[in-house]
Amino acid sequence: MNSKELIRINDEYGAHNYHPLPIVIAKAERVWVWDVEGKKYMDMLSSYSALNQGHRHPYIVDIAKKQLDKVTLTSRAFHNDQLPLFLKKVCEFSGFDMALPMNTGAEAVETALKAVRKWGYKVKGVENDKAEIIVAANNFHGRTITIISFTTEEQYKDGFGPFTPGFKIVKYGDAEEIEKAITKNTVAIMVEPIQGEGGIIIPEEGYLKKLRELADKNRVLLVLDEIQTGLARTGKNFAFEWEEIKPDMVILGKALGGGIMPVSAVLSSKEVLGVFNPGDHGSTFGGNPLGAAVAIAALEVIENEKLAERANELGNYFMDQLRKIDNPHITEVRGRGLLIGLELDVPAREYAEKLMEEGLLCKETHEKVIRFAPPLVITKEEIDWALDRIKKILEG
Ligand code: IF1
Repeated sequence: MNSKELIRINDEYGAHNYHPLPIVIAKAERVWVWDVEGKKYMDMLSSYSALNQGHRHPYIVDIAKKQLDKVTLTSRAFHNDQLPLFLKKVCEFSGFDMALPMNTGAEAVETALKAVRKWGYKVKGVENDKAEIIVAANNFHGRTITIISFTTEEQYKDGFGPFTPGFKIVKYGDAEEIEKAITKNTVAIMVEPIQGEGGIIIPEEGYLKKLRELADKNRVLLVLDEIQTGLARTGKNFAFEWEEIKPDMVILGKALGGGIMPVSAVLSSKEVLGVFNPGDHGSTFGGNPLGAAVAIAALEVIENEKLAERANELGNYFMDQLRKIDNPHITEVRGRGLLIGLELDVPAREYAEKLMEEGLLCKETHEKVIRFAPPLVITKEEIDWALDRIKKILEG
């Protein structure tokens, strides 16, 4: 079946909750994908950073295949022989004491919210049902009803109420605003170290440090959603390393599944994750042996191939070159590592469509920003290949 026919079937039988670029991918390898007609494209979106290790990384695929021949699912009613090794690996990788595995990012965010609320009641001593969590305007943490309860994007909420109470929304990037919002009932501050969907918004240097200080001073937990920024994307294993702080809790997803499985996790201390007792929380698929084996391999690839260093070096090179592009509509090139936004003063969608015709896949965000976030295994030569196309479209 050709692309046109497949898109027609998609539109007929699938809910219309997306407006994808008109390409139907049938095959992928590393940084490249092919459509059903055999045309080759470079993937500069990486499934929103879920493909940091590239499409079908041979080491991860090999581990997955071997695990498929052993055991794939046990539920948490029984132990399996991969989950303990994954928990140990992800804790050692991140420097946290304990992990709680889930599948999607939104589930892990929900898990984090439950954990900090329960910590607030059982450890901090907040009065029952009074817990407050401070979040940032312009955030993106997922799509569940509780998570959209504190989005500031009207479309994400429209038609989905009533919403979950207990959240205070303050301006992103301004620690004073957070300080003003803290009360005796505050249990946590949750932010993204860089707002991805928000338009690759990088807070001023020192923001996370100040949040760390405020959290310590007020006995509040600092929770960072590193679902998009974590696992080497920004040039460090975690974006919080740029400010040399350690949050009380970090949420991981996307690339933790190595581009193969949905694997997410919440990492924290024994004091915080220790609030969960049997029966409090769970997931049928969370911690399944296939996902656990794949996630171990995904972390090993990040370490063995020094993906953080690669992202840092190649990201700096890529941004330097993008800044040389001559187009009066470009207002800013910003980013960290290989999470890069090119902001225009005109809609970006049209550019994304033209780049697609040139064989380069990327996606606009917040209407006027083109997001460039290739797999971290990309080479300098491949970035030059992309730059030729980007220059042609933006300067042409
Ligand atoms: C889609 C956006 C990116 C996330 C952060 C939690 C989640 C996400 C920081 C939830 C998910 C995804 C969702 C995906 C597109 C993508 C996205 F444009 F929607 F906002 F990356 F920028 N925290 N982001 O970025 O994780 O439950 O999806 O596994 O199509 O909605 P999830």
